[in-house]
Amino acid sequence: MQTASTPTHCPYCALQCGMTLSPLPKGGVEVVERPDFPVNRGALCGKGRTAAAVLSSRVRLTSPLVRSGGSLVPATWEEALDRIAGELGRVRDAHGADALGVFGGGGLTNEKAYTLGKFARVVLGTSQIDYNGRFCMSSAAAAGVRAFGLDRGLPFPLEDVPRTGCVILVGSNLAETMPPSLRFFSELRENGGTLIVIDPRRTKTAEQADLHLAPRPGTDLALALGLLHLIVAEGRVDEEYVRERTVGWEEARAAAMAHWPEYVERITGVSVPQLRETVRLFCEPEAAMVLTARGPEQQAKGTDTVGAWINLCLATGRAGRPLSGYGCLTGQGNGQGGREHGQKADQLPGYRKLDDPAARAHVAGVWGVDPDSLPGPGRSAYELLDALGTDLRALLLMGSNPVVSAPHAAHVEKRIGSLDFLAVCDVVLSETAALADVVLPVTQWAEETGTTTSLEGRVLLRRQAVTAPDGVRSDLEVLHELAARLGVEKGFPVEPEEVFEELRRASAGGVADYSGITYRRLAEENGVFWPCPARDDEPAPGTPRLFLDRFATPDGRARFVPVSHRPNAEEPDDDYPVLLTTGRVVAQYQSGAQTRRVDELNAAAPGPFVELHPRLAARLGAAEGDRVAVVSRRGRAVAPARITTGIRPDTVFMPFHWPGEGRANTLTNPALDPTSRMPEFKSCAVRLELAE
Ligand SMILES: Nc1nc2c(c(=O)[nH]1)N[C@H]1C(S)=C(S)[C@@H](COP(=O)(O)OP(=O)(O)OC[C@H]3O[C@@H](n4cnc5c(=O)[nH]c(N)nc54)[C@H](O)[C@@H]3O)O[C@H]1N2
Ligand SMILES: Nc1nc2c(c(=O)[nH]1)N[C@H]1C(S)=C(S)[C@@H](COP(=O)(O)OP(=O)(O)OC[C@H]3O[C@@H](n4cnc5c(=O)[nH]c(N)nc54)[C@H](O)[C@@H]3O)O[C@H]1N2
Ligand code: SF4
Ligand SMILES: [Mo]
Repeated sequence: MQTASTPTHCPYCALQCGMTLSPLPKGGVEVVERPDFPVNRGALCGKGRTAAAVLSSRVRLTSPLVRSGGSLVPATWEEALDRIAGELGRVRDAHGADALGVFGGGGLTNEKAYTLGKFARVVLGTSQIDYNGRFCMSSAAAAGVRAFGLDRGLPFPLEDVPRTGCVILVGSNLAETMPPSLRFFSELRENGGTLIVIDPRRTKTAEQADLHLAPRPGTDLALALGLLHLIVAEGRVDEEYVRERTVGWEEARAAAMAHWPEYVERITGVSVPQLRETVRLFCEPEAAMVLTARGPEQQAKGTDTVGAWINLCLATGRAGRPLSGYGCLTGQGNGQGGREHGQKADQLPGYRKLDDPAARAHVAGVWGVDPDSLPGPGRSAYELLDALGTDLRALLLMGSNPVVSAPHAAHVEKRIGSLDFLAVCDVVLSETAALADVVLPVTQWAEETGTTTSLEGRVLLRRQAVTAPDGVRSDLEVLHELAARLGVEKGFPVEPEEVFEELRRASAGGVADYSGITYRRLAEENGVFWPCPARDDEPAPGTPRLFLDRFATPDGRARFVPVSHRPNAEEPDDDYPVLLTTGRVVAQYQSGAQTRRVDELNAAAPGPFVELHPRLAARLGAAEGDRVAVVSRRGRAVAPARITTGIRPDTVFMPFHWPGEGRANTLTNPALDPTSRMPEFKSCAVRLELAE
């Protein structure tokens, strides 16, 4: 039994709130406040407060499961690991290494993400690895790299927010998705700053705003262009900054000038006076920020959309200056670190590019392999899932539940079903694990030590606080055992700190340089911000604020990108006249695999619903609570109506946390952004029917 309290961090979102796990007299732990961590200062949302419930063996997997005669039955670890290694080897022999797929998750620690990427390339030799972060902030990441030469969610700590003059929150409902962070925005307003929220729904976040703009889903690109048009027309461009710190303004300016405010009003539904007011509030103060989240990013034009908001910051000199900048509110617990260390299709550790010969040579050197043996870039997440059962024959999945969370989920489920072999590592029997041939029960969060990198780019130590239940092993042990069975005896340590030491070397000199960070430092400090290159003489300081002197491009200047409005991949028509958008509620997390196993959270958010405007409800003849069928070109989902004036009358909203008939992703459109390969989760055309 544990005897001491352990300071650590929450298992769920990218805020990575500090918490303390304190032993209970009868065994187990409880979550208690940890006021010393500056991001949440003790505050936790309901998910964080109840996180210890998912440690209970009542809801956990505690034995490997192997499919036998159609059902999953308990097996020993030896049997399960042998079966996985045997099947992966067999498929590789029969169809080649690229017939093996690996799918990871942004909730995995840095150590796991790093090891999974190395395992795919070194042990399996496959190019076919990607992860669920592709569904998350990949558009913002792509736009950040394009404009600034580097993608770190926030280029400044959240504690800068209260001291800026204005924040535009584009498509973030942080009052529900990161509740303790709301305090920074309330303090901003108390200090005289203004908060503008852009969301088709009057969310809890929008209710806090000085100005709420409610555009039609998928029109944020046009909205940003209209604002930039007005900024030029009103003479509010910071010409000196544009000259000294950017390139590409003329083309971006010309593209924006084609978007007249009246035209933008017609596309977005946001009135010209509201556009003008937004420009005034954003441009008048000394400093201002634009923060995006999934609203504008999860679009088939997400990269250009974020690019348009970055252009707005660059034209007004609001990037790379104190208390100003563009940031993305990254979502998953290790959503930031998870995209830096090599589980992404095109990437090597340290945020290096897989097709860069120097990067390949460096990482191959650390791994002790021939650079030519490293495969090239593979498919993106949806493309990978869509290829299952074709040339991709076997899949190892760790840290995601795509049966609930992938777009066009019924199709993905079918593709998964057509695999020769599926192995899933999870802490619970998720909907995807239930389809596997082998399920391995793994340790999570408080049962193991590891690092995560929060949405601020702050690398944190999440410490082990409890002993794992019998029968459970860590993801690192799984990869170690599988590597050994597939003939690679060395290079897959099971100790997280040993992995981190290697990650430091692999990331050294890269964009996301962790070489100056050690477990010892992380145990003493409240995190260290990357890049943090090692220094010989003293602890490296880390970089809380990026770009103050220069951007991370070769010439140090930020890049404007000329972008233009384009419609959604699917616009409403006579057959499907309404737009569906999707998102989250405060009490459930993602596919719900973890939070749907917590009584208190289920009581607060028991199931799916369809949020719709009274006018739309009246046309349909639906009353509050009536079962409504939402039908898209891909399928049909049914959930009770929740009628509210807080949503546009041309739009319905569904949260995506549940499987079964209310699964929102039965409906969503897998149209992909050409650059980031992000699916269009935030808009598709649907029709509504009353269900029996
Ligand atoms: N409770 C809870 N918290 C979470 C999570 C969770 O599942 N549950 N998940 C975590 C993760 S991984 C993530 S990525 C974050 C996500 O955090 P958020 O991005 O805040 O979450 P969403 O609800 O997906 O989307 C935010 C808002 O976008 C709006 N929106 C929809 N379409 C559009 C559009 O076209 N334009 C604009 N401007 N807005 C639009 C929706 O109405 C919604 O209110 O949350 C993290 N925190
Ligand atoms: N319609 C719609 N769909 C969406 C979105 C949306 O806004 N709308 N948002 C998208 C976004 S932003 C995201 S991030 C995805 C997320 O969707 P998913 O990728 O499905 O994310 P989770 O539900 O967090 O799944 C994580 C799984 O890993 C398990 N797990 C937790 N810890 C560990 C661990 O340490 N090791 C292992 N092996 N397993 C672990 C959990 O039990 C769970 O089954 O959903 C996307 N899907
Ligand atoms: S806001 Fe995020 S990190 Fe904080 S307690 Fe809630 S889920 Fe955990
Ligand atoms: Mo996410």
